[in-house]
Amino acid sequence: MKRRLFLTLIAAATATSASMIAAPVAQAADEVKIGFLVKQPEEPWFQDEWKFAEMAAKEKGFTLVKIGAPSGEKVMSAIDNLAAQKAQGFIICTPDVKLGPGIVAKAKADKLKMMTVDDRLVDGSGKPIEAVPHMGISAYNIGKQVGDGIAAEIKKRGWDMKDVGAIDVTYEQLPTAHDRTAGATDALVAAGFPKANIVMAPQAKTDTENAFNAANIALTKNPQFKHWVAYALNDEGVLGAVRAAEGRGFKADNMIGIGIGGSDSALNEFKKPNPTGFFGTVIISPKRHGEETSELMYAWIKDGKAPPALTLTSGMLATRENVASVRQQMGLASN
Ligand code: FCA
Repeated sequence: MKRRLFLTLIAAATATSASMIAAPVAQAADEVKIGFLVKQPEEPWFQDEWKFAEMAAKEKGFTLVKIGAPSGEKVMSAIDNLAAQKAQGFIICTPDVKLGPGIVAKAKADKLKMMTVDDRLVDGSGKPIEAVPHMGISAYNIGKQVGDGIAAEIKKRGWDMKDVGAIDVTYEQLPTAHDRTAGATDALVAAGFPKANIVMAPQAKTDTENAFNAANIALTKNPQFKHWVAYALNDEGVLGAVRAAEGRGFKADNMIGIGIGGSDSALNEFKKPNPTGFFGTVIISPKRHGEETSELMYAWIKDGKAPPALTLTSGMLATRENVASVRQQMGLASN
């Protein structure tokens, strides 16, 4: 009996302190509060998105709540937490697009507006959930820019394509990842690259470590190639392949990796005094994905103006030679 009372008291105390954190008393009636949930908060791309979202928050005068949500459970509790904090809406890059129907239902139950960024939610049959406004990259075209860039550099170096292997770091369960690497493959093949030399290297998670492991298998199984190229859904994936190739003696002269992103993972690589196998990156815009989505959500909450159903953003290929000017052209230079 005594023990039970004790436990009840503990539970009551915990609930009180949790609700005090969750719901500040002195919130003005018209204060706008927007959540920004990302699947991989440690990845530079997502930190940049948050940085630009903060800029929108300062400029428009709303409160931004940044939440790292690497699992479905975290997403669900984060949405409840936002509702308890009296947020009116959120932007999310989900850890798994298949959580789509569950996230939509949770947002609806909590009466929160929602918009997705980067990764588009799918329904039970794998189709995009079109009712949720989305901003993503034009994945297939950006993948083609990667493939075209690799093909141009192979030709410039005068490599015989039959001696070149391509590491295609894949993550097929994510549609934007599929479209990006498919675009790169198609562009390479269109440029005359032998399809048989493209080695699929499925990664278990979209980070450098998992890409490194996947690429190592591809390299071990294919000792016949003199040179390598690599592509993936993002810079981190290509970096994994580049590091794996380095470990086998394929350095800048024998490796052409082109990523997608243009955040610190790529920039740090370009800052190294000597070139590495990380040849280039298609720079995409964390400014548009962070700042513009936040502004769209703000206008939706404030003026009832819903964001466009679908916005696809573009990218520009950069190498260590022209990265500064490309960043400037994309409005990223001063940030
Ligand atoms: C996906 C990838 C990220 C980034 C983003 C635009 O979410 O996982 O690395 O490329 O799309």
